[in-house]
Amino acid sequence: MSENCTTTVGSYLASRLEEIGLQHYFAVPGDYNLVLLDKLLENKNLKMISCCNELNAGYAADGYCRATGGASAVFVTFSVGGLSLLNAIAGAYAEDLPVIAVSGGPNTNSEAEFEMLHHTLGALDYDYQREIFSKVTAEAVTIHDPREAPTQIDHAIQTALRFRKPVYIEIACNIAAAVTSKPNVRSFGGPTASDPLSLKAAVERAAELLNAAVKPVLVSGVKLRSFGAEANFHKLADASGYAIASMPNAKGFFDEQHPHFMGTYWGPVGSPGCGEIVDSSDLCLFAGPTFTDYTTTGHAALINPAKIIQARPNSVVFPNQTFSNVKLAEFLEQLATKLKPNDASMIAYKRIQEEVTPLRAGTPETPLSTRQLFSRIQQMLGPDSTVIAETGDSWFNGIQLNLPTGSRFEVQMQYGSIGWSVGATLGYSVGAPDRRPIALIGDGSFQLTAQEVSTIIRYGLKPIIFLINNRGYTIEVEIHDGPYNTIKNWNYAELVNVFNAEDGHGWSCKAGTEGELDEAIKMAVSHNGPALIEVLIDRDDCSKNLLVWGGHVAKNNGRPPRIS
Ligand code: DPX
Ligand code: MG
Repeated sequence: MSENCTTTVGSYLASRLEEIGLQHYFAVPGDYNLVLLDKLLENKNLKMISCCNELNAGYAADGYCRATGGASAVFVTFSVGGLSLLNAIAGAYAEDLPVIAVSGGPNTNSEAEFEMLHHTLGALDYDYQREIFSKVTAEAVTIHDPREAPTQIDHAIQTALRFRKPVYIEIACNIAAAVTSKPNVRSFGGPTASDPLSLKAAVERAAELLNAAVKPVLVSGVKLRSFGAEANFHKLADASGYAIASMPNAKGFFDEQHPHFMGTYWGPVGSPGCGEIVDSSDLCLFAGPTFTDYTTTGHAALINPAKIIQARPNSVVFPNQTFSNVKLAEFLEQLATKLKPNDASMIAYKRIQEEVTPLRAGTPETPLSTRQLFSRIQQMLGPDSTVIAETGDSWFNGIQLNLPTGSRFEVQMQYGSIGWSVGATLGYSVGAPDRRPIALIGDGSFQLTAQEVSTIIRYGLKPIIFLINNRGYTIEVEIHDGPYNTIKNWNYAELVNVFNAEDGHGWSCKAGTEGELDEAIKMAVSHNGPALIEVLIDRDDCSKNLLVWGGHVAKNNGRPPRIS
C-alpha cells in the first residue's frame, strides 16, 4: 500500500467514530487495549472520558446515545473489562441504543502457540468473549487481520446504526497499530426504507379503519425515539385531533403540553382518566409500543388485540393482518396526510379530566416526604432539564411529573438494572452539555455504581443528583419483602468530598425537612458544578402507584408453575 492511503487499525476506527458524529468515548485501560487507546488519543476531535469501571463506562455510553440520539463508544480490556461491561451492553440492546463496544484482545500469535493468557478463563479458548457478546449485540467481530479491519469495522458500525442495537468489536492487541487502508468515502445510513407497496397498503388500511372509528386514540411508545419517529408522531397527533397518551417508558417523547395530551397509559397506575379513554376507545393506534409486565402493570392494562393497531419499528400489526417491512417513521408520516380529524376521544377525556390540586407546602421544619420532594422537583423543571429516573420509586414519582415543553425524561424500563442512572447521568451530561440533568437515584441503586460520581466531578459536569435515602430497596419491599431489602446506610452526601479530593468542585448536602430541601435546591441550582442532595425519606414512604404496581407485578411473578 502506498503511504498516503494507509493508516492504522486504531486510527481507522477513530476516524469512523468521528465521521458518525461522536465527540467523546468512554474508556477503562488495560494491557490488551493500551496501544488502541494511544491511537484513539492521536485523534484530537475525539475526547476520552476515563471511567472508574467498565460497567459504568457502558452505562455512560448508554446515556450518551440518549443525549445525542446517535451512537456512542466504549473501550475496555479483555475479559476482566469486557465481562464487566456486558450488563450495560445487554441494557443497551434491550433499550435500542447503538453503543459500539470495543475490547482489546489477545495477541494473534497466542492461539497459534497454545499460549495460556492472563485475564482469561485459564483455558485455550480465545473466542469466548466475542461469543458471549454475540448474544447481546447485533454484530460481534474479532479483528485479527488488519487488511480486513475496514470491512469489519464499517459493517459493525453500519449494523449498529441501522438496527439501533449495540455491536462488539474486538481488536487483537498487536493489531491496533497495524497498517490498514485509510477510511474511504462512504455513507452510514440509519434504518433502511420501507417496502413501498407494503407501506402504501398499511397506510391505506390504517386510514380506512381509523377514519371509520368513532373514538380513535393515539398512544406513543418507547420505540419512537430509537427509530427516529418522534417528529412524525407529533405530525400525526396534530393532523388527527385524537386524544394522545404516552406509555410510561416513552415519557417525554411527546410534548406533554400539547393540547390533546392526556397523560401516561399504564393500567391502574396511569394518569387519571387516561386509561379509561384508551380502554373504551373502539380503535387505538399504538406507535412503537412494548407490552411488558412492567409497562402494563403486570398485564393489568386492558390491551385488547382486537381493538388496536400496533405500528412497530419494521411492521404494522392490525387485529388480523400484518404488513411487514414498513418503517415506523414513514408509516406515521404518510398516515398523517390521510386521517380525517376526529376529536371525539378528546371531548370524552375533557368530560372526565380531573383538576390537579397543587400540593400545599408544610412548614420549614416538616420532615420531608416523597410527595413534597417531587412537588419541589416539579418546580425546578424547565425546557433545558432532563429528568433521569432510576429504577425504584423514582419511576413512579418521576413519571407523574408534568414536563414543560422541551424538557426530556430518561428511564431504563425495559432492562431496569439498578445503578444504571449514575453512569447514564455521566454520559448524558457529556453528550448534552447545554442541558441540566436532574437525576433521581435511590440509595440501593446508588450503592452499585456510586464511584462514577467521581468522573462527573472530574470532568466538571453539572447534573443535580437527588439521592433518595429511604434506607432500603423499597420497590422490592412492595413486591416481596424480606430482610434482604434492608441495606447498610451510608453518609451519601459526604462521598462528594471524598471524590472531590484536592481538585474537584462537587457540592452536596443532606436535607431532612422541607426547609432544608428548599435551601439545598437553591444552592444546587446556583452551583456551577455537580450537586448531590441526599434527601432523608421514611422507609415506608413511597408513592401510591408503587404500592398498586408492586401488587400487580407480585401477582404476575407469583403465578404457580403449570405442571401437568
Ligand atoms: C432492586 C431494586 O433504593 O430504590 O425506591 O428504594 O426501591 P427504592 P433503591 O434504589 O432500590 C432499588 C431496589 C434491588 N432490584 O428496590 S429496584 C433488583 C435488581 C435490579 N438490578 C440489579 N440488581 C438487582 N433491578 C442490577
Ligand atoms: Mg431505597
